[in-house]
Amino acid sequence: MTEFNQNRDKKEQNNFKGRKFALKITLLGNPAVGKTSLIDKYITGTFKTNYQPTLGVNILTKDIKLEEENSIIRLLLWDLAGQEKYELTRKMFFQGSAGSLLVYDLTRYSTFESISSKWLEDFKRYGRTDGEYILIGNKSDLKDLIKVPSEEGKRLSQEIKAVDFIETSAKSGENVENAFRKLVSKILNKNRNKLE
Ligand SMILES: Nc1nc2c(ncn2[C@@H]2O[C@H](COP(=O)(O)OP(=O)(O)OP(=O)(O)O)[C@@H](O)[C@H]2O)c(=O)[nH]1
Ligand SMILES: [Mg+2]
Repeated sequence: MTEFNQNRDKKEQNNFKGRKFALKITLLGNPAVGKTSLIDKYITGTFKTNYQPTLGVNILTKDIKLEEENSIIRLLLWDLAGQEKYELTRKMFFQGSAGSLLVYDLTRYSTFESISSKWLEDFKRYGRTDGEYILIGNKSDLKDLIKVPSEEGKRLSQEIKAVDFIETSAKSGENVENAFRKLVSKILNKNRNKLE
């Protein structure tokens, strides 16, 4: 699996003769857990310290080349605002989502509790029934402030049958690429027969 650099590899992408398809991925979680920051880090490698709440939804794309499949996948990353006031509009954005990153903030326990009480429920209710999700504990760089032990994250991910549990830092970049790749790999493996 190779991530394209959006600008540098444009030519290679345009000349590509294999299969191309798109995959919609949503990011869910309470306000300020770091959904936008994870996407920014993944796509551009940048990190902003100041918090700018997402307004409604933001859609970004990232192309990934699968050498072994001779395919290019365009990831459509739907960054959904976590704030309560977007509750109604958010529901409309789930349609067709093949998978989700369920994100909580390792330094705020309430954001962890919201995963099972809210975000997973929403995904199951409004998303695809065969959708996959990965559990993400973000802000792992804030070591002294961590309130949710890794064991609890691991336990929850098993309980809710998530693809995996990963602790990330959108600041340092730790595990960010890994998180997106794991989810995408799982979705692709599951749908392999449909792609052929
Ligand atoms: N230290 C640290 N700060 C982070 C990390 N990820 C995000 N932040 C900070 O947390 C704040 C919120 O990040 P956002 O990415 O905007 O959060 P969000 O989940 O998109 O929030 P909404 O759009 O309101 O739903 C910002 O001030 C970020 O700089 C991280 O891994 N480590
Ligand atoms: Mg945001």
